[in-house]
Amino acid sequence: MTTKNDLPIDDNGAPHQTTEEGYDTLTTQHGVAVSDDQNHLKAGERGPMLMDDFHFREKIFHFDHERIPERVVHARGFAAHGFFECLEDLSDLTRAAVFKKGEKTPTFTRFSTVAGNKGSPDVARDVRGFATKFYTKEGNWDLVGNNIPVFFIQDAIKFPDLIHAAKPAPDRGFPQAQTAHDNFWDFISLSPESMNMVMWIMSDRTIPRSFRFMEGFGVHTFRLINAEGKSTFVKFHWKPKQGLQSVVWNEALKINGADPDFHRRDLWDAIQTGDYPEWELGLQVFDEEFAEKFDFDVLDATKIIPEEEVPVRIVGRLVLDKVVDNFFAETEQVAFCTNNVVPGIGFSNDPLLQGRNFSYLDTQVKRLGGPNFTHIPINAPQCPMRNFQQDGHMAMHNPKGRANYEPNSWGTEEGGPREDPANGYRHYPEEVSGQKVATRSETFADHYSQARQFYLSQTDIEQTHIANALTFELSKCQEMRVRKRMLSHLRNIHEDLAEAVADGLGLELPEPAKAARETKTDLKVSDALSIIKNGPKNFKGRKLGILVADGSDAGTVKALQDAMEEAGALTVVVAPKVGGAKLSDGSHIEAGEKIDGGPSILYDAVALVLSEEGANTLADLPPARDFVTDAMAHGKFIGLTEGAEPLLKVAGVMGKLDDGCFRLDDGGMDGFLEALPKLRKWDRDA
Ligand code: HDD
Repeated sequence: MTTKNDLPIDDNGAPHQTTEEGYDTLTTQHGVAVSDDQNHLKAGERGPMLMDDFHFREKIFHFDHERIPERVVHARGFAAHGFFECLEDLSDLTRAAVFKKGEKTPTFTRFSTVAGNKGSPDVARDVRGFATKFYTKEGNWDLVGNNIPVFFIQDAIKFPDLIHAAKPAPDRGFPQAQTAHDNFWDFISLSPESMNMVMWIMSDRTIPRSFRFMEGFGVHTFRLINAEGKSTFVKFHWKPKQGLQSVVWNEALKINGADPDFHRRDLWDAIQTGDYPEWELGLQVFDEEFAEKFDFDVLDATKIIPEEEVPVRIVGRLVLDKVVDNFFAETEQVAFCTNNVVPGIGFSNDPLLQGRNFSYLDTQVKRLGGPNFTHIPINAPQCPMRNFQQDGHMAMHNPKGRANYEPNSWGTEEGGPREDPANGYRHYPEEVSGQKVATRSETFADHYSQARQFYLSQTDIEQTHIANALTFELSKCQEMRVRKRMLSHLRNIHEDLAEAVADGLGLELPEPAKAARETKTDLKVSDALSIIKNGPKNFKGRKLGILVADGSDAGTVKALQDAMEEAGALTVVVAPKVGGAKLSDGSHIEAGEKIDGGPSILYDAVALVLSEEGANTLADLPPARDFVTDAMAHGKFIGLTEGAEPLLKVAGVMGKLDDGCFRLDDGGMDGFLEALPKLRKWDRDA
C-alpha cells in the first residue's frame, strides 16, 4: 500500500484533496485523510485490533446508527421534487402567496403505501399517500393527503386502533402489507363509519398502475382566508393529467413478485426520461350556507362532496421534474406535518384533522431524533426563518448574538426578530361555544348512503372487481363472525353486492346490520368516482412490451417503436436472451429484458413480433407461455404476427383470440394503435 502521510500543502494552506490517481481523498468525519480503508489496525499482521484505530471505530459506529425508526404508517414511500404553478388569481379567496397567479413554488412530493413496512412490495392493495410540501415564500405548507378522498374513521382517537388492526397481528408478526386478515376486518366490521372507505379500498383505486395515474385528495375540509379575513371552505383535489389507471388484482399479485419496486421504478424512469408527471390542483370551494344544507357534515372525513354538487375548479398544476440526489436525506427524512399551513390557509374542526395536527409533529421528533428536524435541508423553509428556538439535538443554526429572548432592548441590529401583527399568520377567528363533551355528532351518523353511491357510480366491471376483492379479503378471514358481520353491512350498501360476496364465500346472507341512520337511496351517481370513466385519452407515458426472437420482422418492430415514440410511450424489447436477437433483415436488436425478467404484467400492452422459428424457441420456455396467457387473462391488447402461432398454441390461447388481438402483419397495426389508449379489453373478463 502506498501511504500518503506526506500530503503536500496546496496554495490556501489546506492539504491536497486528491489522491495520486486523481480521486477525491477519503477522510474521516473530522476531515482527516484516510490511508487504509481495507484493513483495520492490529498488533502484528495476525494480531488483535488496536483501540487506536479511530477510523475503524468511527466507520463502524456510524454504520451501526444508519437506521432511524421507519414511519409508523406510510413507511414505504418514494418522492420527487417539482413545482406548483398557480394558474388563476385566487386573491378573492385566499391571501396565500402560493395562490397568486403565475407564482411558481418549489415542491417535494412523497407517495407511499400505508400498512406495509419499508421493504414491502409497491403494489400491495392499500391506500396510497400523496403528500406535498410547498416551499412557499411565506413558509412551508404541507398538504398531506391520500389517493382516496375519504377515510376509515371520523375521530383521530381511533387511528391507533385502525392501524394496529391493519398491521401484522401482534402475536405472530404477519400478515405483512395487506388487509386480508381477521384483525383488519374485525375492526372494520365493528366500525360502520368505515363503510364508504371500504368501497374505495376494495375498488381498483388501491392497486394503481403507477403513482402517476392516480388522483390525490386533501380529504378534510380546510379553510381559505383572504386579506379581509373572509373564510371559505375548501377541499383539495389532485387530478393526474395522465388519466386514471389501475392494474387488475391478479396482475398486482404477480407484479409484486416480478418487480416489488414497480411504482418507484416507474416514477424514477418517467422523470429521468423527461416525461414529467403532472397533476392539476382543483378546489371545491363552498360556504357555510352550502355546508348547512348539504346532506352530510362537511367536517366528516368519511364523506365526499360529489363533484357534480360542487364542481372542482382547476387552479394550478404540479409538475414532478427532479428525482432526489439521496433517498435517505430527502425521501426518508422529509417530515410532513398537517399543522404546517401558511397565511391564507386554515383548518376546519374536522375531528380527524384536529387530531392529525398533534400527531405529525410528535412523530417527527421520535423518527428524526429531536426538535431540530426542521434544520434538515429537505424540511427547512426556503424563505427566511428566524426565531429564538435554540439548542437541542443536532442544532444546525442557533440564534446569533447576545439576544435569545424577546422582548429585549438590543435594537434592530442585535435584538433579533419580532412578531408582525400585520403580516403574520392569523387563525380564523371562528366563534365556538358548547360544552366539553367526548361525543360523536349526530350529523356523522349516515354510514351507508355514500358507500352505496360509490358502488352505483362504478361500471359493471368495476362493481365486479369490488365484489371479487371483498370475497378475496373475507375468504382470508378465518372467523365466521367477521365474514358474516361484513356481509350484514354490505346488505345496507347494495343487495347485489352482498349477494355476490356471499355467493363467492359460499355463505347464506345474514340479517342486515342495524344502521345508526337509514340509508338514502336517492344519491345521484357520480361519474367522477369511476376509474374507467376517467381513463387516459392517449397512450402517453405507458409501456409496450415487444416480444422478439431470432427472425422477428424488423419492419414491424421498427414501426411499433416509431409509433410509440410518437405517442410519448416507452417500448421494452423482451427476448429469450438479454443480449438480444437477430431480426429478419439481419440486424441485431438489443433486449431490455430477458423473457424471465420481463413478464407481460409489467407492460400496458404487448406485441408478439415473432417468426415461426422464434415462436418455436419461445414455446419451450414457461415464462414465454405465461407472457401470452397472462396478457390474455389481464385483458391486454395484443399485437401479433402470423409467426407467433406456435407460441399461442402451447399457451392455450390460439382459439381464444378476439378483437382485442390485432394481426400487425396483416393490416392490424392501425387498429392496434387506436385500441391502446383504452388500455384493456374489459369484456375479456379481466
Ligand atoms: Fe396520517 C403519515 C395521510 C390520518 C398520523 N399520513 C401520513 C402520510 C400520509 C398520511 C400521506 C405520509 C407522509 C409522508 O410521506 O411522510 N393520514 C393521512 C390522511 C389521513 C391520515 C390522508 C386522513 C385523512 N394520520 C391520520 C391520523 C393520524 C395520522 C388520523 C393520527 C391521529 N400519519 C400519521 C403519523 C404519520 C402519518 C403517525 C406517520 C409518519 C408521519 O406521520 O410522518 O403521524
